[in-house]
Amino acid sequence: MYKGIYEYTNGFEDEEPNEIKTMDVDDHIYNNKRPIMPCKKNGAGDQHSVSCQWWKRYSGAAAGCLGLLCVLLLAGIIGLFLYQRDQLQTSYNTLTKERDQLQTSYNTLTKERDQLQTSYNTLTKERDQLQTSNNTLIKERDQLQTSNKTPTKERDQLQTSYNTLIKERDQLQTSYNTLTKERDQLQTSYNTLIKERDQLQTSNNNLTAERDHLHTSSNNLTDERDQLQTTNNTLIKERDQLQTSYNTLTKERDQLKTSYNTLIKERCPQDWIRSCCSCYYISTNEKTWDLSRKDCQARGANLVIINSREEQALIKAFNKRAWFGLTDKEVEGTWRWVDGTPLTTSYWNKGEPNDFEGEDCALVDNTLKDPVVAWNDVPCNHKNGWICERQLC
Ligand code: MAN
Ligand code: CA
Repeated sequence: MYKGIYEYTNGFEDEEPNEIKTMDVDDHIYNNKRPIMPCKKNGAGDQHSVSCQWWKRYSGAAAGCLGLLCVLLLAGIIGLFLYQRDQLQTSYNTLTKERDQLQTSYNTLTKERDQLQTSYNTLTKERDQLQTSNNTLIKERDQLQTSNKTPTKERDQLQTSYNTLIKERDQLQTSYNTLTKERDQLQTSYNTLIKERDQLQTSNNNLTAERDHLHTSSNNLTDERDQLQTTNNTLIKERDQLQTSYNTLTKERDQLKTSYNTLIKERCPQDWIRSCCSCYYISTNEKTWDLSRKDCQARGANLVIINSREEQALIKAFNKRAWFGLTDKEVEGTWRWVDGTPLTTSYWNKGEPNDFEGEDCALVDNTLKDPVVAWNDVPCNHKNGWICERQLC
């Protein structure tokens, strides 16, 4: 039960004014110990009783006002309650978001805490080792201090040792950082090597399959090669036999060719005239001396060279006005045969050669009755028949 302080001034009729009372509120409400408003004393007794009953006339209105106030108060409380509930809902949502963010941050921090815990454990070990070293040094220092031997020097030495340990610790920390970096690099290299190993494994599998395929192909090719080798050996033998036969045939062919050439040489073409060791061709038309010579050359012969009286008689007997192989066109008056040999024995007509108006080529004339003598020099650009000679021996 609420214990309040109820303060009034001169509220009870039978008590003295200006006295402060404390009482239970419930007692005040339910025991009907209401305070009685003070009455103003006007001096007379009846007047006093009338003026002390004034509140009874307004009790109904007061109760209505009180009820209205209670309703307004209740409405205010409900409105306040709803307003606070909305604010609480908004705050709840905001707090939920913040809680999720904090949860994420908490997870991240937990990971970092674990990593730091690992580093902390490592550093703790190092610290413990250093602590152990430090304790050892302190013991040594204490022992040295106890022995009272040059304490200042010992302190300096301890300080130096301490500084050295600090440096070593810093170096260890630096080494730790370096090793951490190297470890990360090695991890990266390890991951790269794993990828490369997988790629190489794939390549190896492919190459193995190709190798097997090639091995099979190689075996097939080996069999084919052996068969081809056997065939090749057989063909080589056949080729050698054929080569031998070819050589034999070539020799026989060459012999036959030689014999043929010999026979050809000994034989005159059709429409040619053979006499002793030469074949003679007598033209059927007329040309200049130069064109006549070229015609003989095209026939494998040359304009006839007369080497003997018998040959001259033969040419004369042909009874053909014809060019033969004698000219002085190179040096006037110096007659040479078409093979370059000089003229030694000649059969000129009487008065010839006379080089009449420039006559440099010789022909055999068929107008005189002498059986041998028949030569005359005439202009080379005249057109006459001609006689070719192909020697057989
Ligand atoms: C005569 C003689 C020959 C000469 C001829 C030319 O017969 O003078 O020497 O070659 O004419 O037509
Ligand atoms: Ca002449």
